[in-house]
Amino acid sequence: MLHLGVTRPRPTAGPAWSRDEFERRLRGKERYYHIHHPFHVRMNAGGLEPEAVRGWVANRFYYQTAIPLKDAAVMANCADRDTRRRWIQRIIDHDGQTGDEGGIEAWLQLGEAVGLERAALWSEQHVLPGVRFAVDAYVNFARRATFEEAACSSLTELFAPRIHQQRLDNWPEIYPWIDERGYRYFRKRLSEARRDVEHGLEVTLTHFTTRTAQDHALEILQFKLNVLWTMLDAMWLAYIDKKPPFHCCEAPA
Ligand code: AHQ
Repeated sequence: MLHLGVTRPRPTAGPAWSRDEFERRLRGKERYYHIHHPFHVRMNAGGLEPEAVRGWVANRFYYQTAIPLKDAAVMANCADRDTRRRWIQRIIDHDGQTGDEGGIEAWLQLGEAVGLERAALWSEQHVLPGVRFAVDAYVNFARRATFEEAACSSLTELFAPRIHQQRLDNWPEIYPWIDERGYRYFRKRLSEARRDVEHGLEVTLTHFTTRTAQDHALEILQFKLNVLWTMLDAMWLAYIDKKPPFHCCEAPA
């Protein structure tokens, strides 16, 4: 598991958890979900200046455009045709297809809704090094993990519908300056996340059946929670503390 971002499976004494107990422990990781990060807490209380909202949108765009690459890597490690036929929908949801421009287009519309040019998102000019490292760690994990390990890492979306609903409920009132056309992405993800998680959970609960494997699965989920948390750490420093990288010296060109 070297350089996978997670430690090797360490043999754990003790019997395997039941399927229900294993699922309970996976869901128990909700307390580490980035909805609880101070950046998101401040965001959903209406405490972000427009520049911080724009910074979050531009940095999350790097994450969104990485998801299809991640899912293509996940599929490359999946030998089962029927499973690939289900998983491929995740790529289509983001890249779009004829008649549905997809999630990346919807995020570009969110960018325009908060006052960012499309070119500014595609250029990655606002992407913070810490965000880039965290997102790249996730994609590289998916490239080198087994299909089941990568499927398990997507289970942070167990907790995602709540965070999308929070934005839809709160933002129109707390950020009235944001054009409501930008909210399409969050509405889209409400149903897509629930469908994706159903498949990811089925793969995870079925594949990780010994206690050692189940502990390893929990560590993989924690790795992905760390990815999401670290992204917001970088954004807090840059947009709340106003201490972006090299703020104390002349930033590199
Ligand atoms: O918009 C998000 C998305 O498309 C995905 C894919 C999924 C994965 O495969 O890891 N995770 C994920 C997430 C999205 N939005 C995040 C948010 O807070 O808006 C949540 C994130 C996740 O929970 O992993």
